[in-house]
Amino acid sequence: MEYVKLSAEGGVGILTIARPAALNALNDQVIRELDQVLDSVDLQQIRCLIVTGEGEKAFVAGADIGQMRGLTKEQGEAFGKLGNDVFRKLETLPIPTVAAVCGFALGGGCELAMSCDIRLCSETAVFGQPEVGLGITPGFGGTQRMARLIGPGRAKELLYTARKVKAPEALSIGLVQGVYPVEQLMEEARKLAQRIAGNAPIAVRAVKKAVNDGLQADMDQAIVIEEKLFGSCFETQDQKNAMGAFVEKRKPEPFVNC
Ligand code: DAK
Repeated sequence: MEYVKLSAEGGVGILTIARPAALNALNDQVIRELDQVLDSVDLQQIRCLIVTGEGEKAFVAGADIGQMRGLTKEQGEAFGKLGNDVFRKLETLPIPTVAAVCGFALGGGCELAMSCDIRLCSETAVFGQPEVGLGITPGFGGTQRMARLIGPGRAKELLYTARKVKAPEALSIGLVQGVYPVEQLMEEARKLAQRIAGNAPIAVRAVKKAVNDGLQADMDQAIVIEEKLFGSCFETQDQKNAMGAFVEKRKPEPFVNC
């Protein structure tokens, strides 16, 4: 892989978009590599995945404008599908994902961050969907995920104006869940990921699925989704271990993911 790296330590994986000369902009190759790297994540070993960009200037400065410039309508739609399929793969990855956003997260970069479960950012972070200023719409799910994350009114204001949002505002509107000095960001992302990775993996994955699938259903269907996933946790070794330890007033053994 030239532009997308994956490393793992303990139960935490770190996926890095590494094309710093172009502020980690997403060209065809980066998106295809991202797809392959997501397929290669070892879900038995990695219990939480951090997604970040190389360098302090940009998380990802968007889809590659140079590459998109000459696309035909058909090619534009195909490029949108390529990105959408990969971002959806990230969004529905069975394990939790945390975006660690340092610097610019514009266009496809903001969309990549919004495809993760949780977003932490640096004090220098800048979010935005500048597409309407470039004569296009957001194409990697931005119109859909931003409206779901921060509400349709706020999302439309940002999408129609292409206004950029700095870290404090991103926190206040719920686009991110934490803001840290640049030098602390990765440490905080790791701490959060490790804390998630320390919980029972089957249960954590079931929670992710319950929230994601439930948000797409009405409440009557959503609680049934929860019931089924709740039921699926019983008879696992981790459930027996943790509940047994509580009843017997002792510490549980480390979770084993089965
Ligand atoms: N694409 C390609 N190259 C980029 C880039 C981008 N998005 N952003 C930055 N670069 C490159 C610059 O061209 C420059 O390269 P060299 O000239 O050094 O070779 C290098 O990164 C450093 O950038 P700057 O020199 O511009 O750095 P500055 O500090 O002056 O400015 C900036 C930083 C982030 C404010 C600026 O680079 C900037 O405005 N970048 C573009 C941000 C942007 O507009 N992003 C949104 C792109 S649109 C769709 C699918 C997807 C999408 C839409 C439709 N379908 C097909 C349906 C998604 C669209 C987008 O993401």
